Amino acid sequence: MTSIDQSVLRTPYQRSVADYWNHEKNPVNLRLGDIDHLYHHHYGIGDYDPAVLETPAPRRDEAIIAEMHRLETAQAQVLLDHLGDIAPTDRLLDAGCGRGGSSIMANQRFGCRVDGVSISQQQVDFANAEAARRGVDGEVRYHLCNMLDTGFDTGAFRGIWNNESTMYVDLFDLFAEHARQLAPGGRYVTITGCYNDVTGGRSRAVSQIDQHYICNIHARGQYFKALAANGFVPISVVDLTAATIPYWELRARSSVTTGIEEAFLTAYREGSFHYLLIAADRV
Ligand code: SAH
Ligand code: GPP
Ligand code: MG
Repeated sequence: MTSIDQSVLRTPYQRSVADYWNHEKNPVNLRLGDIDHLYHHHYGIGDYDPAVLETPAPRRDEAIIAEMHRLETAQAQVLLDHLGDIAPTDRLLDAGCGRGGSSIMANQRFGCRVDGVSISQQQVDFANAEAARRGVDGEVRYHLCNMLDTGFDTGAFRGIWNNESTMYVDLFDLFAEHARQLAPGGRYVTITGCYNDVTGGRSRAVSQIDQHYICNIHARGQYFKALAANGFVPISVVDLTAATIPYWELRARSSVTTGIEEAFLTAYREGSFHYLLIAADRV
């Protein structure tokens, strides 16, 4: 039997999520990250350069992969743009940090301390090794912990974000913990995929995405209810759906497809699913 840290992985669901991430080695993530050692587990935004698809055979694959990586890095920059003014003395929390790419980018941009948390030991070890390789391990630290109950001090953070990690947890529990950890006036930002509750429940394509990643995509309305219930006031809501479709079109034509591309394209195009950025202040 494998030993399980009961304080972090409390439920069979959390164990299956941790198991997924502990074994995840998709080329769509590793080959992109290997380009500049920024490893992302989120999608891209912006138009791709159509010239990559016309690149002659020996370099075509490489050109497409570099372009997908550029769009994923651009996504994280847009998230960081919404954190507002962050001073080098501030602290930031990357909730559900994956292999840590966004935390590294935040440290590069703001020069401040960043803590990332994941329930995957493999990801935490990978991300800490990368921070050490870059010589920023004094400022960027990754921890094996549950974002619903991190143990960080109350009011410790000026900013907190979830980049595609809210669909693994209850939003009311998550935002209660974020409200506790944020300093008054602190900023929260998320980029997420949510289903369109104006037109009904989960479409087949949304259910396929849930099944693929072992997640539970929330309704759009649920975000605003859970934020309001925890003292958060939205300052920006940006629908990134149109901006992410080109990424999925390019990915569908790449050598690193995983089989989930058509579900995303269908869900976005039929309007049952949105790619949304929400920024909110803790009042
Ligand atoms: N934000 C990262 C990774 C997104 S993938 C990026 O943009 O690259 C989703 C992440 O959420 C994974 O790292 C997974 O381990 C983490 N996660 C899921 N449930 C969690 C929980 N309850 N507590 C902490 N992390 C969690
Ligand atoms: C991670 O990306 C995917 C998620 C966190 C879950 C679903 C997100 C939604 C917006 C619904 P990844 O980069 O590990 O996925 P992939 O391996 O498919 O690139
Ligand atoms: Mg990916």
